Amino acid sequence: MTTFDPTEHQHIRFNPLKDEWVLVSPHRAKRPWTGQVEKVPEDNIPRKDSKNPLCPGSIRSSGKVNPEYEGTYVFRNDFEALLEDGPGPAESDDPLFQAAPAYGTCQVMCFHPWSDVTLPIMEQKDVRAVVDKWAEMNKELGQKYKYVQIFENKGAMMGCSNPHPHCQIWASSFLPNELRVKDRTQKEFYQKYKKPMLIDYLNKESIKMERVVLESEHWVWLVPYWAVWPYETMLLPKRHVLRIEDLQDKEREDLCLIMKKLLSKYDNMFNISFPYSMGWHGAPTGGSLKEDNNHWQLHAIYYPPLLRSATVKKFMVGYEMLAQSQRDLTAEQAADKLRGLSDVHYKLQNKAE
Ligand code: H2U
Repeated sequence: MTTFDPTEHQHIRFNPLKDEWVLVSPHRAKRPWTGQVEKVPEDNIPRKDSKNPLCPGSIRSSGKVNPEYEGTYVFRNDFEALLEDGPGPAESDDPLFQAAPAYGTCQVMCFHPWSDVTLPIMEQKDVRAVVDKWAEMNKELGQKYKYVQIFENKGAMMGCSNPHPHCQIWASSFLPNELRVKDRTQKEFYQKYKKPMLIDYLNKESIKMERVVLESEHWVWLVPYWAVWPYETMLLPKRHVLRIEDLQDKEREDLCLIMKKLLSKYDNMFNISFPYSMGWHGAPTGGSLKEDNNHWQLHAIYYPPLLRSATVKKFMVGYEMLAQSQRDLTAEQAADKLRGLSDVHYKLQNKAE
């Protein structure tokens, strides 16, 4: 019998953070594509468009007018999914009909006054303003709420409604599912092995070097062993850090540099503004601020939907919806591909020469 080769033979891999398995089928990567083809992301975005509700000076759908902001700008979402108050459901003792009150706030954060820039092509100081604002918002909303989810949906393919560089911040009175699972798995690992799971993982990946794409003084960017999306990646500080506001000045500065590089690599993959959903995961806040959260390690996750070209997207349907996530390309092959790409953004390459 032939010996097992992870780049040739199907297998399942375990994600200890999410307590789930992924099916890896590398032999399928060779199949021809006859599926759906997406539109290439638009590239001619005007710098300022008074009709765009996220631009400085624009009127939003609520009738509110944005100030002529010059840096980052945060406003309360005009269509909040979570409101600060309101009546909640009564407690139920029926295990099949459980409900609980849910409170919160949803904010929109513009990264820059210009619509035609993205994080990889923004100046370092402007990216730093974004990082500082993320930290400030997490700290501020975390005083009141159990969890603050900072996330960026980029590109129409990810359902992003607006090309202006922005992210969203949703704070909730409850711990959302993804975080609830990660909290449990990291706690169990910590109790069993007496060390934070992701610090241990990072140390092991830094020795193996099969999936690390970029490493800086304070950060590591890698394709997780258990990645599901074709070019899914994780960005981790090397030091044990619980929440984004705990990042020190030098770690924030270095974060801006590595983020610009990793996002340039993504964009350079197909010479487009690479679509993705990304977000920060860190220790819970609110009442948890007083508890021991040393099992946690801050990390950012990037979930890009693209598979083999600017127009071919990976669909999470069928077997994935009904049974288990599946990928063709191995995590190591994805890391290799990302390592081979320039970390200078294609739009800036001539300027860098
Ligand atoms: P996306 O990140 O999915 O593109 O969402 C942008 C958010 O901006 C969206 O949640 C909000 C939408 O509700 N928004 C306003 O609050 N006011 C507006 O005038 C336009 C968009």
